[in-house]
Amino acid sequence: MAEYLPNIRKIQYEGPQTKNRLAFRHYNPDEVVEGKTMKEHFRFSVVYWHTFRNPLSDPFGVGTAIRPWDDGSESVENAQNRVRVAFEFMEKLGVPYYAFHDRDVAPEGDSLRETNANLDAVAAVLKEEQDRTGIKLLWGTACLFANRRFMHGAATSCNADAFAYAAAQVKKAMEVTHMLGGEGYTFWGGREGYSTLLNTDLKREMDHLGAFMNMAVDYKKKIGFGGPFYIEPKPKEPTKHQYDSDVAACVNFLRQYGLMDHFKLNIEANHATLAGHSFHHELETAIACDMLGSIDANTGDMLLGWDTDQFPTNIYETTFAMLSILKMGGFVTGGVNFDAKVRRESFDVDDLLHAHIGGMDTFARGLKIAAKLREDKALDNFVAERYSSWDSGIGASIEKGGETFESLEKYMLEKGEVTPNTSGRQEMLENIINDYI
Ligand code: XUL
Ligand code: CO
Repeated sequence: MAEYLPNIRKIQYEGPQTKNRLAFRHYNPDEVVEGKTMKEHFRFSVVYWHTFRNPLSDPFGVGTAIRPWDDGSESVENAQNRVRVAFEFMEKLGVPYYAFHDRDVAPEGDSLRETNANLDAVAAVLKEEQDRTGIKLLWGTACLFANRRFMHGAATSCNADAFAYAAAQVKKAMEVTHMLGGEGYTFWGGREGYSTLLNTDLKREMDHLGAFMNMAVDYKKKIGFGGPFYIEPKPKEPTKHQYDSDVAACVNFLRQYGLMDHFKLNIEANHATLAGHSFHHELETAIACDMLGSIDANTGDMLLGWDTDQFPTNIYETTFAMLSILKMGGFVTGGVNFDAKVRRESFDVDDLLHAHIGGMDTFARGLKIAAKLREDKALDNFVAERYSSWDSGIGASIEKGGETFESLEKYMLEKGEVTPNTSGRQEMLENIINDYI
């Protein structure tokens, strides 16, 4: 087999003391935490669009990335070659999964027919490389936002032809995902939203989105695709308001259009903060309705108001995330998908390695700290105690459904006043977290 990245050697776990920057200090794939290896806990995934396709351009300047294997053309051959490089990169990094949009992996042709043929030609190489390396597809998706035909949206476009094109495109992307054994399929509503309500029939657009998703469910059943669909909430960018704005909005949408049984959520950290929530909040909200499927791991910059998609480096954030994920019992089909890109100034291939290594180590530290907090019941005892008034007496009776407004009025008239039971102790709890970190 040809080697495309001869200067990169396999990234190994060398422990916290190592001087080697291209080694894991904390992510040890074989280390067992709470009965599972780290590899099984995280199911780390590399995203094709940022790691192998992002030129690192911004609105003020062209791309800076140096990717020596890429001939810069939009040919199918270049796309196929890029797949081989991508798999060598992922193999050397030691990640078990990847994720892609249809248009990341293969170029658009002059017609839908030609575009589909291009995708088939590249998917064949993806399959070969998956079989060679054992690396699997976490999820596939369709890019319904880059081409100008989707300027008004895809399923929510005012142009019915755009809806039809999007349906054809998702059909094909689902078939390819299924052929590659993808464990899930994601919908991120790229331009499903509006820039002004003055030109928008919101109700009609939402109904169209509901109909689109139901068609996708019908087709999933038809081809026997067994994995879940994920919706990825994001509140804004590119539109001013995206319909899938946060977990609560997505769950409401899924319930309204009868889609709850077929979807879970793919929660992205930077999207949560754009929505004015913490990542932790979005995870807990999804878990509360049994809807957390997978995560797009990244972080934003609190001083910038857009989706900067930076690699996660904040141990507090990964600790909170892993507390939630462990509580849920871990991922089933989902995983930790690095929807993150290096900065425009970090233009060479080693930066891609430093970025992923840092993200994986940050999650490994979060996992170990969260597991220790759980083992010591450092927070759980406090939470259980805080709610103890619900374990017996009037609390237990309310939870069992044994009380009414009348009976509670009678109870309170007799009792007279609410007695304070426990302090919230936020400051002490924050100190405990710091002790463990
Ligand atoms: C955009 C974003 C997407 C989705 C997949 O903000 O996160 O890349 O993850 O379409
Ligand atoms: Co994402």
